Amino acid sequence: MMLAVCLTALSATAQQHKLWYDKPATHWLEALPIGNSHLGAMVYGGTDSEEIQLNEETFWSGSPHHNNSEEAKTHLQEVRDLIFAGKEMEAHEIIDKHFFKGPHGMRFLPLGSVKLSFDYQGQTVPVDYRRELSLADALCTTTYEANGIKYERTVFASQADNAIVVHLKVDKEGTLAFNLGFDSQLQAEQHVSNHQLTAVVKNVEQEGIPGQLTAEACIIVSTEGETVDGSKSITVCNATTATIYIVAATNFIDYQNISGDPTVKNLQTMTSLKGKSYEQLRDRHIKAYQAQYDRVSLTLGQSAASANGTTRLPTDQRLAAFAKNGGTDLDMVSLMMQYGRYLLISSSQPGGQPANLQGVWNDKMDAPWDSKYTININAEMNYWPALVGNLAETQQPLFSMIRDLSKTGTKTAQTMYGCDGWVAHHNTDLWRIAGPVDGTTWGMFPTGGAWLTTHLWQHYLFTGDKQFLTEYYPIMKGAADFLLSYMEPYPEAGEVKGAAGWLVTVPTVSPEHGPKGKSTTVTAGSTMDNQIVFDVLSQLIQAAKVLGKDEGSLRVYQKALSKLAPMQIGRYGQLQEWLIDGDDPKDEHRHISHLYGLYPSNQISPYSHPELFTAAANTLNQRGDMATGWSLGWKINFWARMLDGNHAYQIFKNLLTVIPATTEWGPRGGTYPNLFDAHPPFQIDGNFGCAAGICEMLLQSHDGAVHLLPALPDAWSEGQVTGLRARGGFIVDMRWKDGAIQETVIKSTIGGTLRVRSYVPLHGAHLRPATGECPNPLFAPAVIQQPLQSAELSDFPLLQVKNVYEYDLDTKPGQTYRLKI
Ligand code: FUC
Repeated sequence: MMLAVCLTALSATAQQHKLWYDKPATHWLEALPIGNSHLGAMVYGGTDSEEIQLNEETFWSGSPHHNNSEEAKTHLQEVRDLIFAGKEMEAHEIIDKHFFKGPHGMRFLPLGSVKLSFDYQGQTVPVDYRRELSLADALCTTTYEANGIKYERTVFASQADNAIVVHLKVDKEGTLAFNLGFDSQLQAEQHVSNHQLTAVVKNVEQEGIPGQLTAEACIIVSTEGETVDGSKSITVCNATTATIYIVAATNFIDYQNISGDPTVKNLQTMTSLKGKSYEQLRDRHIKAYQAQYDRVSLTLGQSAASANGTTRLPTDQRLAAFAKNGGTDLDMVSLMMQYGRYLLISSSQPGGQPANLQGVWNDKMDAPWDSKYTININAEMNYWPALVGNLAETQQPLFSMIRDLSKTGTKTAQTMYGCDGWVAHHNTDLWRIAGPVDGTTWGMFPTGGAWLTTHLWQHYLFTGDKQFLTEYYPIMKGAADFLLSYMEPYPEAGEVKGAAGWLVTVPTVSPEHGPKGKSTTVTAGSTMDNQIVFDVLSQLIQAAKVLGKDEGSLRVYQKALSKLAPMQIGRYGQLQEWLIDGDDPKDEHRHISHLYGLYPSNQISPYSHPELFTAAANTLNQRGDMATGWSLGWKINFWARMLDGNHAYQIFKNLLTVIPATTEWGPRGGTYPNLFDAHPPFQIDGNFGCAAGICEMLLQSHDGAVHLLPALPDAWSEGQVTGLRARGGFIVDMRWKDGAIQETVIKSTIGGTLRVRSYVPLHGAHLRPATGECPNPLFAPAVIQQPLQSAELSDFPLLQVKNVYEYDLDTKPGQTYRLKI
């Protein structure tokens, strides 16, 4: 298959992405991240000294507990009545007092730092300095010369061997000398024996929840040089190479079991490390990493050539140049896409914890928002690149967390609301709390868990994996059952005329945002909730049909579905965020929750509902193009779904605004020198949202077909991508020129009809013009209720989208199909 070969060969050029710098990091946000999900580390690349700041993914504050308020139930009816009567502020106060009893979630803790100090014996200022993180092999390397001796240090976090490995070498025999120690901001007992430093670190109490986790880090030094054990440090001298192995574990087993033994876990890891040379460990690491990373490549325009020019600049300067040159360094786009994939691979692997607000990287005793899981957008965003970016297995920790929450959330649903099924609100943590936190404004969001379950259905749509669906079906059903028992029909006498009979969540919020004229976020039937409920119920019905389950009892979900509030278009031509027309066109709030229906969901289509599509554009324009980092990440995806590549690329450029490492807080998002997303503060969701957005500009499959190059910006007129995944189990390679697809090679993994959508006519064996609905249910578009338009709204022009050509092709599992213009 010539084209496949050709695309693969060319892809190799796109795989050489590096972050590199000509100075050591002096700030955490200049240091470079490595990780294997279980362990994360930030590497500073110093010359006199090196710091490798460590995290272990289960090292959080506190111990098993829940935060369900038993008082909630007794006040639920009163709260509902007040909200329906338009007295939301009174309801707000009652909720604050009786639903939020704390604790408000535990926090992700830093473990400590391995510190190396070097002895140059005679001292000169190091020259020829370079540190880099190579995304192609997940190696972090620091090189420099001092006193005529070349120093090279390589650090990686191995998934294959569950360890961080540091390798040091010099080019002049016997001249390597350093001292190794360990530092922690927490109480840490340390001892050294047999060239192994062991640090035992205790976690902390929080909000009355006792700290009951112990982490043990073992750092082993191996060298042919001399090694002297001190009481808390190890000194190496007269060496030419040295290898340091870092392993760590806690007593955490799961959210309710902390009876593990970190010493035993570490011993197991170290035993399996023994007998493997540094080269073997490095090769095993690279192999495991590349098995995931290499699935996707992206080259834009002359990006290989432009990269040669711009990669000559250190990455922090390159970032600044990108903004200055108006985004002409197109290789920066694929760098950011691949960095997002790199970070997901490094922070979320099967058997581990999901990527939290900072992935698996935190150096602060009090991380922003505790570095928890914020499930009213942020944790979901972390996983947006997983399917389209061909990293499906990185979702497994998320799926395990959903399973845990379905258990803790069953208690929460019963205790707080007397409801069936399970609920989780806007936050959770290592202990899988499912009750609300922080206060009504933020926490009164009973659809966080429901939103999470939509990831289960999406996984099925991308993979067609029925066994997976069977396994998670009860969890999807539990989320739907909660919604059925939590929702109430909007009363005749309620404040919102015309809403009588609609089935709504109450109390709820539209995340962190309230309508004009109300002084609280608390409400009934926010648009986002209505859209989430639509997804959860309709996905459950579809899943039941696929699996042949619950046939008799599906009617109850179907009936509820038909009673949901429709989407509404308000007086400014905007999609309404609430049942009332309370949007303010001058308000640039970062949460645009009511566009959940546009992305990640598929309820706003230009083809079936141009009026909604236009309203979504009006909303986006009213909210503006600047925001916090994660909000910009979302907006790239929004504009991709609006099929407006130029606007999506503009948002990408906004996201690449340089934010200095010293900026801890600020209203406008951007990117730190180490390319971590800046909310600010650092929050990793923006990196993931950005990576997903780039994929979404190139390939979409949510609306009845696999849409090739749906939202290509003018500036990306030429390029190629390999390995993106579409629903229906298809893997898509594409090459384009002059802004139009030239050819595509599509691999079918599970067979079935492939419906392709393209802006230009395509040709290929057995390709036929599409007719009627796509027979492949994995592409099924959402069938939503007719939206309502505000009476005050005079005509507004419907947005026009480009004409498309659609074709069907019957595919067989394992077969590859080539289409050309
Ligand atoms: C929500 C957002 C904030 C931040 C926090 C972690 O509260 O509104 O911007 O991302 O989550």
